[in-house]
Amino acid sequence: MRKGMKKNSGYSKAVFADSLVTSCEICNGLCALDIRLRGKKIIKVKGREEHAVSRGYICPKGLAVDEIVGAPDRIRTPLAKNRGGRWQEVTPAEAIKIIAERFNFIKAKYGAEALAVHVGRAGINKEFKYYLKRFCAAFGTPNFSTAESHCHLSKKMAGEITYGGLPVPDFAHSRCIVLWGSNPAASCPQLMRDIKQARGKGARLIVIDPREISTAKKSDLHLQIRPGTDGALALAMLHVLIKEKLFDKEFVEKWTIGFTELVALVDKFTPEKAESITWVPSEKIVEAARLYAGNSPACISIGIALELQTNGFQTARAISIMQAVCGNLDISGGVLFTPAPKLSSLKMEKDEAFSKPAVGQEKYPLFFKYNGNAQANMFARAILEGKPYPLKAMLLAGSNPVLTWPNAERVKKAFSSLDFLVVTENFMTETAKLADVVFPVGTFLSRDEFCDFSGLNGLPRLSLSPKIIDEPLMTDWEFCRNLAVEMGLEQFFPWRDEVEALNYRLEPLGINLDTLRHSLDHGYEYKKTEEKKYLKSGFQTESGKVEIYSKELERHGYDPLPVYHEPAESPVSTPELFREYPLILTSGARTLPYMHSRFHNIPSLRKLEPEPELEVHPHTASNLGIEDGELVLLESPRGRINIKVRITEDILPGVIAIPHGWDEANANVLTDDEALDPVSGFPPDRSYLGRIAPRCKFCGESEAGNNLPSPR
Ligand SMILES: Nc1nc2c(c(=O)[nH]1)N[C@H]1C(S)=C(S)[C@@H](COP(=O)(O)OP(=O)(O)OC[C@H]3O[C@@H](n4cnc5c(=O)[nH]c(N)nc54)[C@H](O)[C@@H]3O)O[C@H]1N2
Ligand SMILES: Nc1nc2c(c(=O)[nH]1)N[C@H]1C(S)=C(S)[C@@H](COP(=O)(O)OP(=O)(O)OC[C@H]3O[C@@H](n4cnc5c(=O)[nH]c(N)nc54)[C@H](O)[C@@H]3O)O[C@H]1N2
Ligand code: SF4
Ligand SMILES: [Mo]
Repeated sequence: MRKGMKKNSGYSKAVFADSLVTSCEICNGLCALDIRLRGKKIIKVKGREEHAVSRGYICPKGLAVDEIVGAPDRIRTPLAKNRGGRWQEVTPAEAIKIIAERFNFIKAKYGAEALAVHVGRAGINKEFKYYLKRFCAAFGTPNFSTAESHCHLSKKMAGEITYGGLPVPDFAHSRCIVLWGSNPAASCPQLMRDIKQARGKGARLIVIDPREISTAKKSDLHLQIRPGTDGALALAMLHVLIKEKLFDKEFVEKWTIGFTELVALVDKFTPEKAESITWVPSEKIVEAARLYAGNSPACISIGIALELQTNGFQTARAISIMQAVCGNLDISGGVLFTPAPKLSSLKMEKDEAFSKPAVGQEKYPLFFKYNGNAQANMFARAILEGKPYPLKAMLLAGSNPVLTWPNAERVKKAFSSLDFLVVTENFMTETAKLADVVFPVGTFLSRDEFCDFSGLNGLPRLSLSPKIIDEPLMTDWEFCRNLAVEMGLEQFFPWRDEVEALNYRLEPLGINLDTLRHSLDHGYEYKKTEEKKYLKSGFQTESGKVEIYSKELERHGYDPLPVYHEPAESPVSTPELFREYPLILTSGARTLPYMHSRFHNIPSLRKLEPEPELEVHPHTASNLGIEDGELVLLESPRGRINIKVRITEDILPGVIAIPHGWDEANANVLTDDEALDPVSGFPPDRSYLGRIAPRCKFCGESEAGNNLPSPR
């Protein structure tokens, strides 16, 4: 046992005498866990009742940490491909030596920018993300990217540009909650308790989703929208709010610029017009606007579904503006601006001084400004086309792009054509199979990690998810540091171990890891909660006000107002393509057992959802002549997959939905990496066109490529 472990057990006030306390790092719920060990083996996992935020909640993934950590298919030895392309076991030191030599070789031959490093969802809000970015700066490549290339950042940019930050909904104290393309029951279930608490006190609930999710069944109003058209709905709601004078006049006068231009923009977006675009009945649009404005404080949860559309950024802008003009900014029960804790920066001066721009930097300058990273959705094409310059090597940490990035066939082709690919992983994924070196790392249970609750529910509290087990593997941090040392970059990584590095990060707060270890249940309050901070210091925008009209967008050649454009592929924008592909496809709605491409190999989770299914409305199915349980060939202009049909009344007719992350039926074979959101570069995973290939009259097999009648 290492020192840290003994310490932790000392602080545990858990139910089991010998249990250890940590937090689940799988999704953003950060649920506190009581874990009981016998020797090195986890024998019991329980949600920790004493924890101030999660209060004992735990989902099936958290409950399965013992299965995940102990899975028989975990990779535990580094693997390198030999000349014949066969895997060979190597020691960690050998693997690091191979990687260092190849990276240096590529740098000498093509320049440092020929290396790209991507940190996926498993590294978001994790410390190793920042160290790998530092590694890139030390090495000299601007090509560092993260899962923020398709997650969270589009709405964050919208919030920053509109009012200087991304606020978080305060469900628990709200009188009207809008779940807009967001399904916390599956994606962050511990937040459902806050929603229930507010409902118990009479809060209204509006769900905007093409599927009748479980929360929609219990809501006051469900708007079943055509995927990709949320921007039109937002403008029509603003139309009603303005026409019926339901907005906060005083706030608008004092704190916004561009309201007159907004009035002109939404003038033509009548509920009737929006009905023809969104398929939501106009009466429901009016009702939603009245409910939202008539029950303050109200909050809107802007889900990932809105970001993964070609008009996603502007849609998030329109909704952000709606929250502002109704006076719901920075108040309890509305949306709260909670700054993240100020930790020591790991940025280096070199960050600003690369000789070449990052991939995507020129095409998506505002994405680069607000994220500081490359836009990963452009990597595959950059690799294959050598533009704007050759990309020859990649390091992927905590990501499985073959199953999660748009246009998977192109991603595969691109990775296969790299000179050198390294993947750090827990499992041999579809992406790791393409690598030259696969480096196994420890799980979150084997490292100390910060937990920051500001982005979850607006609490300015920093806590710790302590290391509770020893795994005979390096952590991601150790991998990064050891690689840097091997490459002669040790001066940039002066911390001897993770604890020292974490303590360095905490210095500006005047605390250390022990402070956090002593407050595992409540966290360290790094700031007092304060409402309406703008009264003191204005909004953190150029004008100090809410920028309905954005000069910054205008300067960059984007529309300064939150305009609506049809999805790049849709019955309206591409009617000819729609004749060939007459179904509207949305992909990737979260389900409770899985985290993106993870955990299909975990028996208790697989039991909950044994296979990927295509959701089809009975009308659509009967038009297409397909049956429940049937295996069909689903096609988009990019590719095709086999998937089993599930007929359900819960989905809008004419729309079909598939989960993502399955190698058996990879949704991202179908998604598009070309018509990206023009401002953020996000992919339109939630709205594109597809068709089901008819079966051959003679053999019964699916036939690709035939036209079908419209299913609506
Ligand atoms: N269990 C689990 N939890 C997760 C994750 C996971 O993989 N598994 N991933 C985490 C991550 S990285 C993220 S980003 C979050 C995302 O979590 P959320 O933001 O809650 O998003 P989803 O649950 O993916 O999708 C919400 C809903 O959007 C609907 N939808 C689809 N297309 C559209 C559309 O065009 N418009 C509208 N209005 N709705 C649409 C879907 O039917 C779905 O019910 O979840 C996080 N939590
Ligand atoms: N069609 C479609 N595609 C989507 C989406 C969608 O809605 N629809 N959603 C998108 C969104 S929002 C996101 S965030 C992305 C997520 O996509 P990815 O970033 O690819 O995330 P995961 O699939 O969770 O892959 C994480 C990998 O990291 C490994 N891993 C787990 N823990 C660790 C660790 O501590 N260290 C290391 N090195 N590895 C670890 C896991 O085994 C897993 O293989 O998917 C996107 N793709
Ligand atoms: S909701 Fe589940 S996966 Fe997410 S943090 Fe909590 S236990 Fe972990
Ligand atoms: Mo995400």
